[in-house]
Amino acid sequence: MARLLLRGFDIRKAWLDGSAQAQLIEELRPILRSAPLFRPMTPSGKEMSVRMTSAGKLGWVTDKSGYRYQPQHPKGADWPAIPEPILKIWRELASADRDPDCCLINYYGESAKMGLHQDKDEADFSWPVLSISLGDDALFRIGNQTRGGKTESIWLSSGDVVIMGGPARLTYHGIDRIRFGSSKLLPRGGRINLTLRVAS
Ligand code: MD6
Ligand code: FE
Repeated sequence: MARLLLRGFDIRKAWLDGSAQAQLIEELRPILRSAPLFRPMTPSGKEMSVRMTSAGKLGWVTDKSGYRYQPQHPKGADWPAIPEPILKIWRELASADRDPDCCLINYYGESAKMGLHQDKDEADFSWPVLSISLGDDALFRIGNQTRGGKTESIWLSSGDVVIMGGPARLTYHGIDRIRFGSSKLLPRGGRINLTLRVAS
């Protein structure tokens, strides 16, 4: 359970043990059945390589109309509720005062990645964003408050939790690649990243 601070990102290595990770995967199964993963399209018309869905009052979507939070899955159903064991992690590490509106669920297959970005579609940046890594290792890159400049990278493993808040809240970050097959948590490999956000 080592704790690392990297450019203001609070990184809790191995915050979740193997059984807690397996429990989260079980909690996610019914969510993925009722709100199936989809491949989002950026406003510029590029398909993202990650597949995505959400739980909570609001989910994050992107299409030709832009990036936004909305109360329904693109196919029309309300998003399922955020499971209690996930809320518990938020209450312990992010805030006991307000629960997140959104649990964004990203699935990385073998060649998926996520370019450097800021999380800035939320209404109030005083709330942190909390991320939970499950499955294969991923190379996480952290940049600066503005685009460009030197970056630093760290491998995130299954069970790691990252809190991006305070001065780091609008820092650029992304995933360069995953090490496909490095974890046995997901029977078919790949990585799931959960990000919890207060959106509205
Ligand atoms: C990922 N994570 O780990 C991508 N965003 O797959 C993020 O984009 C992220 O780790 C906000 C806060 C923490 C994160
Ligand atoms: Fe992000």
